[in-house]
Amino acid sequence: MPRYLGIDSSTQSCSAIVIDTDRSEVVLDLSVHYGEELPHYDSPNGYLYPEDSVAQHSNPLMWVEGLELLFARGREAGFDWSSVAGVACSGQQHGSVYLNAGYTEATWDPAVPLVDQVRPLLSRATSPIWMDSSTTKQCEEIAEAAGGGERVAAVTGSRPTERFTGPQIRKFFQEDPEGYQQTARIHLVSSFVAFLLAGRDAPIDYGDGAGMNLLDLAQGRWSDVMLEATAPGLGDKLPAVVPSNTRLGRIAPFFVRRYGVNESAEVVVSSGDNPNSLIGMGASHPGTAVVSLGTSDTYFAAMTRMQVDPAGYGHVFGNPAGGFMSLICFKNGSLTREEMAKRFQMSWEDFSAAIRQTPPGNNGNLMLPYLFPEITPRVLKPELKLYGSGAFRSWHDSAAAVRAVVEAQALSMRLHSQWIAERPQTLLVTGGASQNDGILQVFADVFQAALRRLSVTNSAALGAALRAANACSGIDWDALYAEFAAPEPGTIQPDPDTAAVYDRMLVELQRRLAEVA
Ligand code: ADP
Ligand code: XUL
Repeated sequence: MPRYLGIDSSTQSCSAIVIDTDRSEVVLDLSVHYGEELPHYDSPNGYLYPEDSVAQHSNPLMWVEGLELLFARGREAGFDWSSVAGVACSGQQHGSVYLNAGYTEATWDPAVPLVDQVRPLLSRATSPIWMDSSTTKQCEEIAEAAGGGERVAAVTGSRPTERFTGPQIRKFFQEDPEGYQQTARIHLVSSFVAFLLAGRDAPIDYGDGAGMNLLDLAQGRWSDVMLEATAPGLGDKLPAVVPSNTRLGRIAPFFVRRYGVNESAEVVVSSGDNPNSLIGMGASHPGTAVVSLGTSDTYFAAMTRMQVDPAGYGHVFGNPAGGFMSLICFKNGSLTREEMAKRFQMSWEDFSAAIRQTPPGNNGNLMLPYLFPEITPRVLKPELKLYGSGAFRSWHDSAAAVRAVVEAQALSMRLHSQWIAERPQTLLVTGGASQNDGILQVFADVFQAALRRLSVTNSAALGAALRAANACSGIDWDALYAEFAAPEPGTIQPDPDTAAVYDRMLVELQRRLAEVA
């Protein structure tokens, strides 16, 4: 009965999925919502500062307590932890945890809650997370010291980016030099959880390490130039960096004694939530891309070789199955579509019908769909800009307005993913808006690719469980994907007659974007 546990430590909650590879079943699926279940951390949404603050931190002890709670919940639900043969973790990317030299002596005492044993090891009380964008100055300094933003992207896969760990570490070093000096180990959220599970130092994998602006991604080692440009003595404070299938040894006796976990259960190196999701969605082979239409829209895909986005918007991370992956994030996703539905008092069925009533190319009507400041491309002053017929521009053509938002979103995604050499033959679509046939038809036509729906929930935790199975038992990816990440039956086919219309529109969109971005 080989069972593998995947744990995801994410922004608002942590969750655990156990898969049984003999029965091809998910046998446990649990989560702990920080805001609701650990209210003493004053973090209703998992973080400490108001939503609109440029700085954003979380209390790492909340993550420790959440982790223990998962094991306790499993036991309360009657789950037999001794059936688990291996565990791997996923973590929200970029966030960092700072430990003093005491971490080398840590041996978890089964009689004491973990949180009380970790508290004295912290050299920084809070952890900056991915929502923190307070390091523009540090990004500029790092770019300057490392030979420019493009050079940094060529080495690390991304230009210096505010939420990435390196700029965050530099800020800590500048604002609290003493705290920085007291710090003996800096973990990512994911490697910190592996440290807790293994009860000893844990490495970082290429998937999550790439989100730090510190890793020489092609070489698979920390970049001396980036370390030096970031903070003095940083190399000694970072764990080793290793491939994503590295086994770290047995789980700490703490979990065996306290929760009955199998003493021979192995811990596999952690990775970031996006690299884990690539696995959890069965998309680690080049040629398949995932389009996630959630709160934001994201596009991610496996890549055969390391290539970077010349425009500087996309990121490159290690692909846990080997090679690389891209990640591109568009902030104006579902919330912008929702605003359009609200404006015209449409249900999602009406929204889909509006798309069906209007022709591909929208009779020449085009919209720049920026209700919020956009990351890809960088649009700082958001605006819904309309070009085309008078009725359209004066908001009197609701069906055209609806189609225009979706066409612009799909075209922008195609435009900003063109730097990735592999053209997707299949797009796997997921997220709330993937229920909408009208929206999906536009994406199929714009990309001229067949679409398949994926209904995997919690792909990051599932991906971690699949990584544990692959690393510990050698079951190959295709076999795991067939059992746990199969797309729903049926495809949405592109209409080849729309190809030329969208080729022309892409050029038009590019021209309009150049005026505002
Ligand atoms: P996240 O995981 O980012 O929180 P989801 O993937 O759950 O988000 O997507 C939620 C969004 O999906 C909602 O904001 C909503 O606008 C959108 N959504 C839900 N159902 C539909 C639908 N039928 N058509 C279009 N959009 C939808
Ligand atoms: C990716 C990113 C987020 C976090 C949190 O660059 O910042 O997706 O991983 O989920």
